[in-house]
Amino acid sequence: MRTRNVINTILATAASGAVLAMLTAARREPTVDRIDFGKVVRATAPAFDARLAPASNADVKEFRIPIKDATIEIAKGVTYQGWTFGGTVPGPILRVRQGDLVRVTVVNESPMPHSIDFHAARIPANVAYRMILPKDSISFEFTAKDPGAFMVHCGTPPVTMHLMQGMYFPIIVDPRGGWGTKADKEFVLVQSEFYAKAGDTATAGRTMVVPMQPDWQAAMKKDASHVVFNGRAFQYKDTPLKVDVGDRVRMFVVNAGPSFDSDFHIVGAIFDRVYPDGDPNHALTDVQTYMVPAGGGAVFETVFDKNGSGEGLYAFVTHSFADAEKGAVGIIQVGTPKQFATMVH
Ligand SMILES: [Cu+2]
Repeated sequence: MRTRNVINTILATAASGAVLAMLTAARREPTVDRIDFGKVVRATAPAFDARLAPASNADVKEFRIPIKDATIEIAKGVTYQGWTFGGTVPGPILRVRQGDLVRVTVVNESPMPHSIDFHAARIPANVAYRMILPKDSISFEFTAKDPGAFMVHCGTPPVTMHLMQGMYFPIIVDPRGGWGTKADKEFVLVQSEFYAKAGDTATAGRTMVVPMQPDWQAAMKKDASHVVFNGRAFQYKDTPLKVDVGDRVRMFVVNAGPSFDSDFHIVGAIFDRVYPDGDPNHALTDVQTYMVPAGGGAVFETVFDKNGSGEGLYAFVTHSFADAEKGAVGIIQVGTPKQFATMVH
């Protein structure tokens, strides 16, 4: 009798211990990753750093994003008086995983009203995307339910003006089950247009270099002065994206517009996978060119196999070639090719 009581006690203790362990596991504090993009600023020289690091394992991603005016370089030696998220154009690159809770705080450190619009969020727009007055801030959160390569931008009217001034950045949401392939290199490219005209020398003084300014009439006629990847015309011609022979390369292409499509293509390669909107459930195979609409994104994968598109130089372009002529062209350098000067594009 006594033995049975002891055994029962032991069993009960073990059972409650197991229940406690389960409860503890269920109640595990969510892990939080915080990035203040006032302090963490991506390198823009010699070119905007297009490389993308893996997402952190944290369940909650907190981002502080300041809005600030900045003089940016939209082509070699060409400065522009822009409006920015985080001081660069495009702004910070955010990366989260499907299912993560995303907490956003946007602080307006500029002298005029702005706002923010996350294409990755399902959220009441009148609350999260309301106007943020100078010195004011907004905080909201959403669960990243949909995988993809998404645009984030200022939505303050006239939206064309806030976009042509540089107010956009990408957020990448990794699918819950991963991308289905192992990429050796990952890059983010944001295409956009500038409509720049000469700055006002009368107010800027004679000795300083006068940044260019927005040309509203040109924007309404869709007559862009520059079409760019990651904020600066031709920057990846001078500073190619470097990969190794045999690498699978995954490119997250987001088109910030404001008004042009991007007909994304790599000269000398074929995309073995394209995920429209960046969702692997939409997979296309063996694609030459795929259009990313203004306000959209897509994921492109290709392998620079030594039996195919191996060592060499490969131009990536929008195949709408008038736009490539205005700056939307760059180079992927695979391995260390000896011939560097014979590109035809
Ligand atoms: Cu704005």
